[in-house]
Amino acid sequence: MTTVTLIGAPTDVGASVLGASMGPDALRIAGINRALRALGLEVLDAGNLHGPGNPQALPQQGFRHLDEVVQWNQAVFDATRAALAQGQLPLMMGGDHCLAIGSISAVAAHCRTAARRLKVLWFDAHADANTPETSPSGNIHGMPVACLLGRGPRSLAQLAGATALAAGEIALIGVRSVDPVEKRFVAEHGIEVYDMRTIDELGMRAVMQAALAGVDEGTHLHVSFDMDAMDPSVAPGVGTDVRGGLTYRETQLCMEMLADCGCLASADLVELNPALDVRNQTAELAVDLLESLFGKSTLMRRR
Ligand code: HAR
Ligand code: MN
Ligand code: MN
Ligand code: MN
Repeated sequence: MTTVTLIGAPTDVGASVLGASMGPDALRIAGINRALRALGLEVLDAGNLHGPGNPQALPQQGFRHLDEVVQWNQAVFDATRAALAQGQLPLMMGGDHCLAIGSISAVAAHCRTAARRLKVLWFDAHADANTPETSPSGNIHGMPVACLLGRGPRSLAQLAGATALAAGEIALIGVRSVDPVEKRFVAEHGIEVYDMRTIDELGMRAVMQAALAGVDEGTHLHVSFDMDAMDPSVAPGVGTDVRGGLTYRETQLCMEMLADCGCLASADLVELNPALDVRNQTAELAVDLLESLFGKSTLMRRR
């Protein structure tokens, strides 16, 4: 039986809008533990990690809060690595999206030692591919994709002593807000991007089939889910909402297809901001989607 380890990372040091730090508890209140147990999974809540507070400082050399972001990511890295080493499936509950530098660096290190192929599916309204030179805000939650591909400060881009990902190991899904320099970054690295226009034109089924092409039993599949990938009309509890996002049904289909592929081995649920939410509905939505990701289906499924 799979053991899902919940790792809470309650911080918003990578963002300028405050509140994502309350994400882990909002997911707990929405019943994440009970919901996953009801699917027959063993769930271990490892509690919340600890780290520095949010200094709310201005950018320095293109970054806001670099030291704090590094400390939080080291904690996420260690907890994720430990869960993977024990054969568990870590679910990192953010917190803002800068924390995926730590979780995915740990996943990448794990895959190198275990000789597993790696595929990261990054659901997001944003490309998160800024560098300190190009970031309009200095917010590090706009930089994790670049850091994971080796572009950024050493302390993040080489968190595990090596570049975490090759460009072919990541695909972005749901994107609709990309800064001009990010466009160039994504094109130059040849990153697979399924933006909202592509989803409109091809439909989510075809997009997910393409994104999962080549994912098989030998693949460690990591899902990094930024709640702002969804349309703000269904997911209002996020700090940087962008209209024109994924619908409830499109996202359910994604989750169901991911569950069917059977390769999910780790995940992040990030950018949930309870301070901006209405009656915890975005956390409840997240739990609903996670249920589907972990195999809940409407009917009996032939597997
Ligand atoms: N691209 C903008 C920046 O870098 C906005 C980033 C918004 N951040 C996120 N990440 N929510 O997905 O500042
Ligand atoms: Mn993001
Ligand atoms: Mn985003
Ligand atoms: Mn439900």
